[in-house]
Amino acid sequence: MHRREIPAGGFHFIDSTLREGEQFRGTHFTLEDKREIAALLDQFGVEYMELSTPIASPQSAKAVRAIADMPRRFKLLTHIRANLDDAKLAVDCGIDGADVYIGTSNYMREYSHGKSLEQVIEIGQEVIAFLRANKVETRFSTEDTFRSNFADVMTVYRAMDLAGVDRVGVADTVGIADPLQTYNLISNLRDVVGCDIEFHGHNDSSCAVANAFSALQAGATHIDTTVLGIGERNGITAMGALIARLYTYDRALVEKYDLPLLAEIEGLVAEKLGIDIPFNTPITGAVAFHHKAGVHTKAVLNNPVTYEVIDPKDFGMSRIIDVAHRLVGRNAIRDRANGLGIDLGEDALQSVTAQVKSLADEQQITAADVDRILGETILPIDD
Ligand code: HCA
Ligand code: CU
Repeated sequence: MHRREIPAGGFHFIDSTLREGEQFRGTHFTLEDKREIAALLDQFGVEYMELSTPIASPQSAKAVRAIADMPRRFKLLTHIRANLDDAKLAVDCGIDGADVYIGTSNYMREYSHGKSLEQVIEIGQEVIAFLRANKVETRFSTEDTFRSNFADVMTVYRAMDLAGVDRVGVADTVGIADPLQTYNLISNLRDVVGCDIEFHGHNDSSCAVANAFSALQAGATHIDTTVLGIGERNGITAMGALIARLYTYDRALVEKYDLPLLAEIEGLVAEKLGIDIPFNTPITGAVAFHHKAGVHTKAVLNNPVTYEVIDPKDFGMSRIIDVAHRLVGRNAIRDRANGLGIDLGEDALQSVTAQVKSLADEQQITAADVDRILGETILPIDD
């Protein structure tokens, strides 16, 4: 199958931290929190933000109105069920666009809304027509797309495209899709509709970032992300991780974003949630640029590219050369000594390295232990 190039200006992030992210366990964003997060994401350069439906609660409606009034560059969306009451309130709150969704899988049709495919199309057309008459951007997505009948979803997408929708949305609601399936479905859809295509993927089986990337390669134009990937259950595509993926594919793709702000945004959201940025988060996690084994540190000190595909400087992050363990090598110890203004001869270097290894074999050590051994080597302590 033909693989499309991802055009740098041709895709957009729809940040859903204030919608999907509100569905994360323990999220409780105040109005002020929402404003603060939106302002920082605006500065970062996300093209869209999606907020919880104003029908959910009075604060939800207040937040949509408040963010609609904020000075901002992103387009403001709200997520609504496929019905006119939700659409009317959304328009009244001053949105730029509405993300309409409805379930198309047998599960959803049977256990959720109970509508037939014809009824789904009919209500979709009605809501899209209303939104278009009110001059807002429209998107129509089919919840649980991958467990829906393929012909059914294509029929719905085609009908919505003909109804003049700006975007159709593919949703991996339960995190069941793999990258190849995502690629195939979106590729097929690309041939069926003329409008833009959005992808929303959950992370239940750890494929949310890979699937989003495949979606882009297949011709998707919009990707739903949240800060740190927060959302229902274990969440959706994390913005930072997708940026890492795109950066390693072609750095130019993400240059439109203010990359050094990523750590601050994730830090802000983590703080609001009362959690740490998970240690293994790409780019901003505590160990993202941590080098340990002697073989690695030697090469990284010679040229970081040997073991780093992302330049931490591009994100305002720094690299850590870990010297406090039994796998340490001479080059890392020399680097540490140089950092302390100590110039060790070869023999001293051998000796310090051996001492560090032997101490680390006995107990867990820290950089302070290494520094002490270095200090004692240049200033031998008399017995
Ligand atoms: C949900 C709905 C949704 C909607 C995605 C979309 C999903 O919260 O269950 O609007 O495209 O994952 O299907 O988030
Ligand atoms: Cu979702």
